[in-house]
This record gives sequence, structure tokens and C-alpha cells, in this order.
Amino acid sequence: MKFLFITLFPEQIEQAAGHSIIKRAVDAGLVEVSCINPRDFAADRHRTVDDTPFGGGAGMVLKPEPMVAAIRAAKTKLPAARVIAMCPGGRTLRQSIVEEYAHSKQDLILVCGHYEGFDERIFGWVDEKLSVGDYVLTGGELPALIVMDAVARFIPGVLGKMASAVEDSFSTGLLEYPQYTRPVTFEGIEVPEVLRNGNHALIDRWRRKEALKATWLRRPDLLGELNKTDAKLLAEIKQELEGAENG
Ligand code: 4GS
Repeated sequence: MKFLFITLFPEQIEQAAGHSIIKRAVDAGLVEVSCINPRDFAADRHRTVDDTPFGGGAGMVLKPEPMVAAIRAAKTKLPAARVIAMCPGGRTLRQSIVEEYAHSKQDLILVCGHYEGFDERIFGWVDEKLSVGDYVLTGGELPALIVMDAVARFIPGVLGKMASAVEDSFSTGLLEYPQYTRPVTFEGIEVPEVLRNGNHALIDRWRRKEALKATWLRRPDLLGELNKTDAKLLAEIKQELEGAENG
């Protein structure tokens, strides 16, 4: 899968793609990362990419001509790609959107803004606006990198064979269950007995229950209709929590 970033700061993208799992995926040819810099499409000798906003106000706005020229160049390289502009006003990224991008196998052109934002007229060349959350950053590069990172995990071979993106938190619809490794006792805190006795049916049940408990306590909005088994586990959890409150 190909990810093309439209950015004034390609070094930020290249540096982020040069480590760990994404680097390995690039080296293995599973992921291709490239950048197009709108500054290369600026018409004047100062290579200006921003200007003051009509109507006044603080900050600078990205000029439409170099942005659209960069998007056109990107579309020539990747004609079938989906063009996504990173901005706080877009649809908020969630795991279901990540999976939608991954399963479509469509290459992604990720348009990164800087300064106050884009000239509104560029959105005619964009398929969709996407946000990574309700907060404001200095640039769209980190959000675009988040999109690539989350999508790349679903490309077969990117995670080692030990890990599977579809079994992860959120893809299961629940928060993560607690994980432990050696030593058995750390600072007097023991790894739960059930994880050490090798009974995989009991381990699966414990993990499902802990995932349900974490979700019920911290993100009850994620719990939809529960099947019979999960409903029974959640009833147990609520009873235990009541017991802990009253005891
Ligand atoms: C986000 C966000 C963002 C908005 C970029 C102000 C610089 C900045 N982009 N999700 N101009 N949150 N962009 O904050 O995607």
C-alpha cells in the first residue's frame, strides 16, 4: 500500500517512517512512503505558500495554487488513491475507519496543513476531511502519520506473525485486558494465578472478563448489544464491583 504525504516538512515524515515497524514494512516493500512538497509548486521566486487571510485575523492561510498543484501531481503518481485532508473539522478517526481504509487497499494521499489552515477552495480536490481528535496541533503531519501507522498494522506481514491487528483492542470492540510478563512477583505484586496455570479456556474467560470490566468502567459508550456469554460476565463484574464497594 502506498502513502503519499503532501507536506511542507517532508523530513518529519521521512524521519517518522525510518524507525521500528514502519521502517521494516518499507524495507520489505509492504508499504511505500513518499512526499510531495507544495513549495516546489510555488510560482514566485520566494516560493511563497501562505498568505494573510481575507477578512483579517491572526495567522496565515495556505495558498490554494501550490496546494492544488501538489494534489494534482500526487494524483498523477497515484491515480486511484483516496485524497484525505487532515483537519480538526473532519470526521474523527476511529478503528472502524482505519479498517475501512486498510480493507479497501486504496492508496492514500494525505494532505497536511500548517499555519491557520487551508484555503477553503482546495476541498474541491479532496475526497474527505479527517481529524485525529478534538484538539489543535501546529501541523497535519503528526495526524497523517497516525493514519499511516494505524492502517499499516492491517497490511499482512507488517506486524510479526505473533501479533494480529484484528485481535487488538478496539477491533474486538473492547479495551485491552491487562498483560503481564516475568517476573511473577514485582515489588510484591503478583501476576494473577489464572494466567500461570496453563488452562487456556480459563485464561480466555479471564481476559474477556477483564476487557469487559475495563470497558464498562472507562468507556461504557463502546459496549453495544452483548451476547449471552458477555452479558453473564458483565453481571458477574457488576456484582463483584458492588461487593468491593460495600465490603
Ligand atoms: C488536526 C487534527 C489539526 C489545525 C494543523 C490548525 C495546523 C492543525 N489535523 N486532526 N492548522 N486535530 N490540524 O489539529 O487532524
